Amino acid sequence: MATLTLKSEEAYIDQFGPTLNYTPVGGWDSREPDKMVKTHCCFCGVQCGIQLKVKDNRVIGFEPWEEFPVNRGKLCPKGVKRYMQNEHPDRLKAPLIRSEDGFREGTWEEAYSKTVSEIRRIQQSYGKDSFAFLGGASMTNEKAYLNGKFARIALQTKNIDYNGRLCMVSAGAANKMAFGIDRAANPWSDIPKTDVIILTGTNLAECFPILTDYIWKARDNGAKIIVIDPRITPIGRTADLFLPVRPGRDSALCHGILHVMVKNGWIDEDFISEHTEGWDAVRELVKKYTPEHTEKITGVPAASIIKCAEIWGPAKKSMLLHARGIEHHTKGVENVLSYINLVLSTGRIGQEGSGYGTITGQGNGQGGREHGQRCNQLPGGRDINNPAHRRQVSDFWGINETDLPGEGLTACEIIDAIERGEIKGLLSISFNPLVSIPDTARTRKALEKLEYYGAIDFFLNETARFADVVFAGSLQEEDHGTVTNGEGRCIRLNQSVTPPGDAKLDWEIICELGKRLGQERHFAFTDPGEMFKELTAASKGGPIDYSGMTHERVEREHGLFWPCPAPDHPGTPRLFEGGQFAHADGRAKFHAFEYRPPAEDVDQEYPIFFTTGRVVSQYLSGTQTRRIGSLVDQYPEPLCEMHPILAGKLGIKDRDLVRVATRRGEMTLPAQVVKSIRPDTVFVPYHWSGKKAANQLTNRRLDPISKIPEFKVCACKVEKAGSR
Ligand SMILES: Nc1nc2c(c(=O)[nH]1)N[C@H]1C(S)=C(S)[C@@H](COP(=O)(O)OP(=O)(O)OC[C@H]3O[C@@H](n4cnc5c(=O)[nH]c(N)nc54)[C@H](O)[C@@H]3O)O[C@H]1N2
Ligand SMILES: Nc1nc2c(c(=O)[nH]1)N[C@H]1C(S)=C(S)[C@@H](COP(=O)(O)OP(=O)(O)OC[C@H]3O[C@@H](n4cnc5c(=O)[nH]c(N)nc54)[C@H](O)[C@@H]3O)O[C@H]1N2
Ligand code: SF4
Ligand SMILES: [Mo]
Repeated sequence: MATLTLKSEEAYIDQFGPTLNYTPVGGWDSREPDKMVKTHCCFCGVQCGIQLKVKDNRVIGFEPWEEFPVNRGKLCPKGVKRYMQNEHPDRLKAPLIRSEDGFREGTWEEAYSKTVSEIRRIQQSYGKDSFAFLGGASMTNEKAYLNGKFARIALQTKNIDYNGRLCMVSAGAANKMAFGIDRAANPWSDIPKTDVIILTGTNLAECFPILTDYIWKARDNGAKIIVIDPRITPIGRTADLFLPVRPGRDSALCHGILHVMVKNGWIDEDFISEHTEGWDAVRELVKKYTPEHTEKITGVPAASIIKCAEIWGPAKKSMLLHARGIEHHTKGVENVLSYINLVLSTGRIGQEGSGYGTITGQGNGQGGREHGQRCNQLPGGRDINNPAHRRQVSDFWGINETDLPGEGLTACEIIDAIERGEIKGLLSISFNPLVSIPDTARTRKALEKLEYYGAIDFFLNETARFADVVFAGSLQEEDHGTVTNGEGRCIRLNQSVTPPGDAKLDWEIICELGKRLGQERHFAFTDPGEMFKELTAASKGGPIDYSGMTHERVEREHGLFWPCPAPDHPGTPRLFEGGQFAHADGRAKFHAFEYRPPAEDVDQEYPIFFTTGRVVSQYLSGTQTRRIGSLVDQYPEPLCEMHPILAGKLGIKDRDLVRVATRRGEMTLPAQVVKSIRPDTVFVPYHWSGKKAANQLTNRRLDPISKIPEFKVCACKVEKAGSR
């Protein structure tokens, strides 16, 4: 068996260079394909339709798929290169087993038997909950369902969560609190029909490039665009009004805008009294948020706050869309609820061209959070703490309700519990926490403490370097199933190729482990079609009802929006029509949260805001896009964006090396001096690992409700570290 010599992150980074600009022998193929497969992009939550060209069981290129209604053939820079990952030489083709001198390729028998015996040993010594499971939202609905079932029935642990905990949970929690349901309220086809759009906390043109098309169409139809961000992002550059908010101040900004709306009577009192609750407390709260007071907190000029209210308040139709910029905060839920107040107070929701939505991030950011891989959730979006829901699911699975674990820890809390020595074993799939969660030094310490760690991935990601067993799992194009995009549209992924070498499909690995843990009858699946049948049946009557869907219907109808509770139900593209919300009383809820500052605000020692996010050509922790040479060429390494005023004060010129330090760590990287960022803030994208990882610096403090970390604001100091 071959011995791989990649032991440390550093060794990995050193050897990473040569494989970056990988081209297959003979170049990228321009021969006639054997077949074209209609499927979807593996990256963001827009889930554009694409046709993959397949030759000799390899994806060799792509063609647009013009009939798919979301993108009509258009693709962004990542979408057009996504096919280049499947032949990469780093692709894992067999399980890796840790040995004295690094990893060696092993057999599946070794991988399974070592894992099962370690699960048994750890759970017998320390209790069932000492073994945790971490899933992800890049995987299909079928796998999300399977992960939840595996943790509850095979591992019998309460500690299962997923990487969406780093992503959309603030929006999810706020949506449940305000509307009683966690889904975007409108299909994106409503965007071009609106009169005003607020885009807040989203670098839409870089992160959801295809959605800009919807925004431009709205503008062509006369809509006004308002963008709220500490940076003038590409979509911000063309906005009618741009509000340069100081990081971590959105709830105050919303209260200020609402103050002006109340003062001018731009409030729909009839809608509020017929369809909502809690308005009085909000009206009272916003009284003190005068434009001047709000300017002091947020850094947004009072005149712009008034202007925003003047555009938004009296409009006939409006849409408010946001992403992680307002959600990645210790008051992420409060920020989202404060923006929802701006929507509810006008009554403009549940109508064609009027509504609200969070834009989900990962390919299955929506479906990944629906089918039971969250620590507090059972299939069908059911609540693990609700006795009736517990009974429904345990009856469906044919287990005793008392054997169904309760609510466990969330993703970052699981890493904390590993660090404290309370969790001893971990199985993760489609998650790279060493790069993606805040405070890398602590994550590394936690990983070193694990008695057993198994990772399922198609590349050896940075976290998996700490594993005892790495299972060679499957790429999106190697399997079939469904995902649910940012609108709530469940769509069909078709299989293009089979896994190479000895690699297996993700679900085959989970099912085999389930069987070996003694639960044969629960994991006897032979195809994702069977899993979909089970998950849709399990969802029947639940808050997230897919029971009218089949793989065939989903494919034939170019996607179906849930709820879809019967085979002849058309699905529900637009929620809340007629002002009917999903709470038991049918009313939406206002929430009055006083503004509070971030967990770590700037001070004399650390005087500059540090914020993080994305660039168009890289994706998440970079495991996929850092392997696609042409994407790397577009943005090869992290840069520290800063304003010329700040740069001037610190004696820094464009591309000088700067040292950025927080209370948790520091990094040295080139400066990118740009006028498009607030002078009190620096921005670093987070797609790199090791010494290039932005999460060495970020703060792991969590929102008390959603348990999302504060990726979007902490305090740093910056100094010049050298010239280039
Ligand atoms: N190219 C690319 N596209 C992606 C991804 C990727 O990695 N790369 N990832 C996908 C995923 S999983 C996600 S979650 C989405 C993320 O999509 P977005 O949320 O749009 O992207 P981010 O860059 O995380 O942050 C968005 C913006 O928030 C701003 N911001 C920072 N602090 C604040 C604040 O306090 N208030 C406000 N209003 N704004 C603030 C930042 O300046 C940034 O422009 O993108 C998806 N699409
Ligand atoms: N500083 C900072 N940190 C952030 C953010 C930020 O804005 N700033 N954003 C956060 C957000 S929104 C997110 S979503 C997270 C994402 O963080 P992660 O989920 O850790 O990032 P990924 O790169 O998706 O890592 C997942 C791993 O899954 C693998 N993978 C992808 N698809 C599949 C599949 O189908 N099967 C299997 N087996 N493996 C698969 C990839 O190869 C990769 O190794 O990062 C968070 N971290
Ligand atoms: S917008 Fe998102 S889904 Fe569409 S091609 Fe780009 S990354 Fe893929
Ligand atoms: Mo995300």
